[in-house]
Amino acid sequence: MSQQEYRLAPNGFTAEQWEQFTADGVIVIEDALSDEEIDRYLQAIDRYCAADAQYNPTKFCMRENIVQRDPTFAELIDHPRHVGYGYDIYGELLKLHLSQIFIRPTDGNYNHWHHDGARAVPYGVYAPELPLQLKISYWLTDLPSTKMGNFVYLPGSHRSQHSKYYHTHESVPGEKILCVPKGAMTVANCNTWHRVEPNESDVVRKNIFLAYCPSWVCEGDRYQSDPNWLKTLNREQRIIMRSYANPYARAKPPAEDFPLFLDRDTRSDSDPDADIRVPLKQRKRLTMPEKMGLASASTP
Ligand SMILES: O=C(O)CCC(=O)C(=O)O
Ligand SMILES: [Fe+2]
Repeated sequence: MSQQEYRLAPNGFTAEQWEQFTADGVIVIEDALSDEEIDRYLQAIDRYCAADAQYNPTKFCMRENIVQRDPTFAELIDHPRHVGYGYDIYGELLKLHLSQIFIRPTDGNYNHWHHDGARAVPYGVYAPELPLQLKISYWLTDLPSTKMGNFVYLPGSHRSQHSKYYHTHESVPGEKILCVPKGAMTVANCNTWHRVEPNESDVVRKNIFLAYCPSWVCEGDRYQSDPNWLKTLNREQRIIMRSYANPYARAKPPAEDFPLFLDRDTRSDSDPDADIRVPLKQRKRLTMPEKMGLASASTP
């Protein structure tokens, strides 16, 4: 494949978004989806539920690895609307950690304060600056007020390994209860402490979660992907699923998986001062925060 045939990395964080993301741990982008896109995703959720004998419309419903269940969800693996945010942080080792649909009717279900990811020794112990999980959320139903099964987060809490509210459902000073119109997207550092409001409304909250991580962090919703399904994906989608037979390939992916994307500015598969003696699959490439000097960059 010639260099021209590889895709440029889609856009990710703007400078303002990165500033807010590093300060708060979460950014909110309203109007990310058109009405047509919202309807398409809702229809795909409806298809999923209609085919699922376990689905009970009066009960909380969460389904995982949805990308393998419907082509509309598979498109989300590398969707240019959001994959650049993951690529900015995880670069050439980007992986889809999990993909989920959540349906929250009025059934009393809610979540206590927690962060996502490793528990006894959280990711932040080793990676205090950059998240090892990034969650993209698409909010497909209007959430104009509280007590609608809203996502609640504490801005700035991604820097802390502790919360005295852990495993409680208390309202915390400074918390943000996400009230957004349908079509909003959020990008969250998964170290951010969050909880979920109960849904006391007659609106059923429906949304999609896509989490990304470095390839060497474990998958959240599968061991491996169905090989026949993988054949239906484009090259970048297949790579981002990281369905390797050899477990250590997650840290050392095969040559054919490089480049995942070309640099969106230089259109190159390498950094400007790259040592081209080193094969591409072993050659380091800078992530966006490193290039911006926002995380410790290794200099030769
Ligand atoms: O449903 C939500 O808004 C959040 C769910 C959540 O916290 C999780 O799945 O870890
Ligand atoms: Fe969570």
